[in-house]
Amino acid sequence: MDPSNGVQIPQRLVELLHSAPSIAVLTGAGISAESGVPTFRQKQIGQSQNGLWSRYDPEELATPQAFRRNPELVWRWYTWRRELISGVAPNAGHQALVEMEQHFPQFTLITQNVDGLHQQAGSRRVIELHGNIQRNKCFAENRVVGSWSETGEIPPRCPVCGGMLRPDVVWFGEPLPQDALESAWKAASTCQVFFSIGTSGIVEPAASLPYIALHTGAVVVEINPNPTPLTAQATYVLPGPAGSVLPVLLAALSRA
Ligand code: BV8
Repeated sequence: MDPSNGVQIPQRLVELLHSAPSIAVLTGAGISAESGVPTFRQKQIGQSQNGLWSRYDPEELATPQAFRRNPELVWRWYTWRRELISGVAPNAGHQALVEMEQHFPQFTLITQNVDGLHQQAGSRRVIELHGNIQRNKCFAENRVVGSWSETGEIPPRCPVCGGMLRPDVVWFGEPLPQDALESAWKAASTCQVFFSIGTSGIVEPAASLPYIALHTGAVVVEINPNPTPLTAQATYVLPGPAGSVLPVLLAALSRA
């Protein structure tokens, strides 16, 4: 079995990484695809979409308006996603990022994903731009709620004010957590190499991060089996699934 999975890592990139004090990584749904978590915009190749996922457009369900209109449907969609995520494991791509973290004095992992798989894999410092599906908060008070009495009502109620509970994720039209966003902007503007991994680069303001890195003179590396709006401007494009490319990149880093 060819350990390189047919993946070519440019030697110049390996040399750059060896001399780079600061690395920033942005991940999207694509890095969890090989764990079996459907991505947002791309139908899984070879798998027929079933259940709620195929009947609804995530951008129509992941909004405060959708929740006000049909809180039970939105809560059930997240319950379905939580159950799906509870049955999957981090893949070789998540694992390689855990090990890459040890190679650099400064390594910032920024994720758009809400599945918690980076933390489950062992990544220590993860900036969650869009929240985490395993946490819930009160829709009225916007405060995280860890436990509540199950009455069978869907969505469940806040034990303090009786308002509806909602997942602690950032919906479309909602602002990102300011501290997470500022940390991401800082990492993107001070790194020497910025990786964009498994993201279609459509959702703002996360999609602007690689351009911030480019404009401050960083090398930008895209890892994705498909082209995206970033591809034409990326310094290096490593076309392929993250679960194949990242272990080869890590091996090249460890060899030299
Ligand atoms: C906000 C949590 C302002 C919920 C999500 C300009 C500036 C600011 C805002 C906007 C703007 N233009 C438009 C907006 C509005 C909007 C937006 O960006 N809309 C888009 C659709 C145009 N942005 C917002 O609403 C944001 N809010 O800016 O508020 C504000 C300020 C003050 C006060 C009030 C408001 C909030 C955006 C966050 C939305 N929440 N998720 C949930 O999960 O339920 S976004 C959602 O999409 C996920 O987080 C996901 O990660 C994210 C991005 O998608 P991707 O991760 O890229 O996934 P996708 O499926 O698209 O692509 C997968 C990729 O993986 C593909 O390229 C594929 O080729 C690749 N792939 C597949 N397999 C693999 C692989 N890659 C590697 N390996 C593989 N094996």
